[in-house]
Amino acid sequence: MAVLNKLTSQEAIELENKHGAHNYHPLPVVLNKGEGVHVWDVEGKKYYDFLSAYSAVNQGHCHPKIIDAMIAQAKVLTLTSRAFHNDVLGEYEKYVTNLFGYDKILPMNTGVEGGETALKLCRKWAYKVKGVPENKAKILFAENNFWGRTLAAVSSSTDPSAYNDYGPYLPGFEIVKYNDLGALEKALEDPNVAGFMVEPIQGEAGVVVPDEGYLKKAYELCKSKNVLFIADEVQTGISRTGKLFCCQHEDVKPDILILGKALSGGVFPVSAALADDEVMMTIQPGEHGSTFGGNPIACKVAMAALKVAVDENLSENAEKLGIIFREELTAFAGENDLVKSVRGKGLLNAVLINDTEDSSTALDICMKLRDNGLLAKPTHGNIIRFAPPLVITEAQLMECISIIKNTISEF
Ligand code: IF1
Repeated sequence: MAVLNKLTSQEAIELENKHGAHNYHPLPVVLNKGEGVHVWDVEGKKYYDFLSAYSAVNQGHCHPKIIDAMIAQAKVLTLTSRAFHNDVLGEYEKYVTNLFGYDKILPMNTGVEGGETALKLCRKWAYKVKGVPENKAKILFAENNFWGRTLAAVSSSTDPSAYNDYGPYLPGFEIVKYNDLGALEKALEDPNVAGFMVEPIQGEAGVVVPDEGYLKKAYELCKSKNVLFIADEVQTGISRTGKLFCCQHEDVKPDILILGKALSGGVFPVSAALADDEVMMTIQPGEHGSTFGGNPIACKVAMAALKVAVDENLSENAEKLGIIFREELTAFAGENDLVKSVRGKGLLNAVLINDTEDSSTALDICMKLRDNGLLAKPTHGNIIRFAPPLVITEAQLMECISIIKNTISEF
């Protein structure tokens, strides 16, 4: 068995506080083990994980098939860089492009690198294919987007805590209101617009689900103006919302599809941008890349993680259990004043609390949920995100729904 660290929670937290940057404010719980839908803290207390590392651990913690794939490859070859070929990359590229229906993949590591890759592809395409004048390409983003922490990502952010004091910002970005086709249509009038990058459901914004038909219509508007529709499915991808990727709910095939997080089952940083040749072939050797992107471990891990999602019917499970979760909590909202409503798709859901955004109610509830054996994190002061691993069973989900109802009823 694993060698477990003998620190107490308090000691572990103090070490982080003293020696680590204070760029996070974690829920006070120190984990040292995970298996399936469960995690354990250093004192041995067991929890249901209802964050799944922000939807990275869709396949469940330490899925044996993914871990075995990683260990087997780690013993043979870990990294060649892209200066040389390796015997795993091509097999992975074939598998993933077939599964998602694209000509090609550009492999990267983190989600934000997937986003950066998509934007670079979009700008290249704008100059080489669409014919936008040099350095004039414009990319549209939705208000309240979140796609990571790089300077490009914060340059397109509308959240002051993401962008404050990080200027000067990257030019060529413009914000349009989310879920507002009129605003998009107007912004698309500028002939220099090259792309529209959007989350099919906004995660950090509080699991904001757009109106039915929005993605399809937004895609069509983009097409009518020869603009690339770029879907950030880093959080919504890999079965989380009840389809392999969320745009499939509206039969939309994005021009560029960005994947990350659960592409590796949370085992390893693996991300990707997928596109057809017209877009992907605009980038030539030497014009983009990464030391670790497409490394043999990542390729094996991602293939295993995707196979688990397919073989274990994680999309179907997310779809089915998501309906139960929302039905149960919507009924509960009707009888409990503190719960305003529930929203989401598949097993990406949020409960809205009847309090102001600057309140601590959501955090207080999450602390009590922790005491009662379920880990969740607030997004804003009045929204709690619930996103368990997709391997959760109906019986387990029902037990968790009871924990959530009982905990909130105590307030
Ligand atoms: C943090 C939130 C989630 C993402 C989408 C790209 C990325 C993310 C839609 C970048 C990352 C994260 C990262 C983590 C917290 C988190 C988050 F609360 F901030 F909003 F998931 F909901 N696109 N999401 O959600 O992926 O580079 O991190 O691999 O930054 O603290 P990454």
